Amino acid sequence: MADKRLLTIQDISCVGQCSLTVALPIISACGVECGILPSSVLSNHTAGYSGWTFFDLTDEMPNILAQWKKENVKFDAFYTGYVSKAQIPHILRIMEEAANEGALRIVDPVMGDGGKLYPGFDDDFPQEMCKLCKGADVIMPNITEAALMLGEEYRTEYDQAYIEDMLKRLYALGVKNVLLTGVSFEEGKLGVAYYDGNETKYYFTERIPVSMHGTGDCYASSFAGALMRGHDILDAASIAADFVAETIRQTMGDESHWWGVKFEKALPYLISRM
Ligand code: PXL
Repeated sequence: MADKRLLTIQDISCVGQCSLTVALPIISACGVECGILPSSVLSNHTAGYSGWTFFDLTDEMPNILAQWKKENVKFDAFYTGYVSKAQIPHILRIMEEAANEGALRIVDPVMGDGGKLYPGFDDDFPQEMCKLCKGADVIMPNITEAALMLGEEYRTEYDQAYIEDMLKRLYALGVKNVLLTGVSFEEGKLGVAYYDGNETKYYFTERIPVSMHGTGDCYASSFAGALMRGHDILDAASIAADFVAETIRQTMGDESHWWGVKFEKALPYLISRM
């Protein structure tokens, strides 16, 4: 049987350890072929630097798709990250027209954290992102992104009933499986809540009391890689949570490394879990 091939669609932040510069190495380390469709090129990510350059690649998307159709290039899975509103119709078309039968759609609705949209996203972006989530096999918002897509206030204090209600409302967007990341009910434990339309399951790992940039992309990429390697959703979600915790442990203590996590040092651990 032919090996599976995934396409990831997100930006290139040239430095800063996020988006494509982490997704490609992580998915490759999982042993999965990874095609890339860069949505834009930035000098660096938008969190913590004093500014950034931005080059939009939306217009290139239909050209690339047209060439892929000529070459009969198809994918077994799509994993989307940081994209713009104008790109969503192109991405939906690519997921239709460059898909092998049964291709998976994994959507990380990247748009914010800590209760706020990232710079450069308009207030109507969350509603547009709902269109990309509709029909997805798996979406994996953090609590900020979930609240934004559901049009509600971001809460830092919540209980299990709130999380389970949030999962049901995200599921109702037309999603097959919802993974809510960054869930915590007790100090020292952080994890994911998973809802498949039937029941809610949780996986918690050690909460390391620091916040580091790029961990969401490390999470989504390792999840996608593990899923493609045949792990089920909860297993892949657990592997990704443990991997991210390891990337943070590898970075802690080096205050000079503020832009991202040293995920490279955690790749042997990730490979050992495949
Ligand atoms: O990690 C998400 C992300 C991806 N790409 C860019 C970003 C961010 C988060 O800030 O700025 C350009």
